Amino acid sequence: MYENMRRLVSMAAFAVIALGALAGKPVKAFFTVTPKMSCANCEAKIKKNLRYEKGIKSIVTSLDDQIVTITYDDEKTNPQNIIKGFKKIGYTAVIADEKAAADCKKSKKSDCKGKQCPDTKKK
Ligand SMILES: [Cu+2]
Repeated sequence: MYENMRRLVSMAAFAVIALGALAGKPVKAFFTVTPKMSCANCEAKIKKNLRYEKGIKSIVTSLDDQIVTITYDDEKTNPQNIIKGFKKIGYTAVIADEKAAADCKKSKKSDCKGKQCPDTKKK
């Protein structure tokens, strides 16, 4: 009886590990982009386009921090691929670490705020 239980538990543990390997684990990466995001349209553009990139699970943009936080499946993509995705829509993205993101939040830099969006400038 006890032996059966133990087998069941180890089988369940194995199933969890196997499932985990199949899906990959969600990983967060932080990016800064050039040109900077200057309005809600910039944010929408990034979210709308990168959402369809393989392995990307969620995208959070912040105008205040100038940080794009992307959660991705590490079995399906990686930060280098995500950077290529940014390139496709005209952004040069650089990986920012979590500390840099936090520092930016603290300093509340807004040198890009109020500036015209590069998209609207062209028109
Ligand atoms: Cu904009």
